[in-house]
Amino acid sequence: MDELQSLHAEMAKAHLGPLWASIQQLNTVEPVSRPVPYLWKSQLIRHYLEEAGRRLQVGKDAERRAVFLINPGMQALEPVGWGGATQTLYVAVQAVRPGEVAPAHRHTTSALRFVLEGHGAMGTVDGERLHFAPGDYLITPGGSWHDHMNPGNETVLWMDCLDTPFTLYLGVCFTEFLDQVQQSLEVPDNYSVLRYGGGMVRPISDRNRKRSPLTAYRWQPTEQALQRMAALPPDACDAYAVEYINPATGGDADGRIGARMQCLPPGFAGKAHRHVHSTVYCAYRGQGYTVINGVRFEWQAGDFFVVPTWAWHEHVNTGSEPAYLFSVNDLPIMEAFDFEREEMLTAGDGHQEVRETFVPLLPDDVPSAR
Ligand code: GTQ
Repeated sequence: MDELQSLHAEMAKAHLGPLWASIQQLNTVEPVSRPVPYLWKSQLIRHYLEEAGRRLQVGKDAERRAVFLINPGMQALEPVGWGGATQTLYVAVQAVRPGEVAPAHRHTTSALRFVLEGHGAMGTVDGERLHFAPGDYLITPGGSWHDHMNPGNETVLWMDCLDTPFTLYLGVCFTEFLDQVQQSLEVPDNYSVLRYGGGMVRPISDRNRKRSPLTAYRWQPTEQALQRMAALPPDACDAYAVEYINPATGGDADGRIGARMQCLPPGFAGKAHRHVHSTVYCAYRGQGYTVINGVRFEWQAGDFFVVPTWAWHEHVNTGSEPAYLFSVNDLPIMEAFDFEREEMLTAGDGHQEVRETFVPLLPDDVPSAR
């Protein structure tokens, strides 16, 4: 070891760092994303939900039954419990079986849900009980009490997204547990959906609301909005895309996690762009692929994939039906701190060169731990 290196080694023991040896890693020309592009097949996630279903009952052995995505780039750096799909977003699939009740709690971490399949489940958010149906988007902004139950006769699956990696990184996660299993109901079922049924009009008492006065965003009006947009020319990158908003302010439905639904018509082949905010996609209907930094990720309904910070990406629908992608992002955080920027790919007529096709893991590929 030369003299300088031994100085660095000694400084490390003093919990000090040499800027002269680190400045290139700190001041990079472009951001270096720890999370990498990745895709999880529906079959893989469901396999482990079923395994957990055989071992755990919600309300008895576990508070929640959810399998979360761990980005391979985050796994190396952080304890598994953080579950970062990106540096800010935690994403999971939660299963609630008939008869199960998931007890009430609230946390400073924000949460949202997107219902994938099954009827009959319900969730209570701050005293309002909401009936869940496939395609619905639901919010539980930081600080809201929530509990879930499934009094029906089908297993219900939904996607959860929380800003857990962000709140744990900042050291600001506080959780409270209710002293009863379920909240008492304060308003009629689906109260906020009934108050906001018009879409473009709001009850006059909500003029100065900050938190979204709407808790459940139903599939039907979302799908209709996209179908109406389809009469217009598509966006070059995203075809037809809408974001879920707080109808009282026009801001994001959740203050820290953005959420969108987009429709790629049959034959759509989008152009590539990149932006600072990171995104986790859930293919809700249809099939296609997304090229991310030159790698082709093929997806079908139920699959999840990640577009990290500043990664080139372009979407293609390969099916004969419209493809619907639900996605969550950290755009509200990036905008709040003035970090957001975007760039269109100009080379190759806006299309990346495809170097390889990603091979996703299936349950049989995973070595047993026994
Ligand atoms: O349903 O309350 O996936 O608190 C992670 C943390 C779900 C929930 C998750 C949670 C929940």
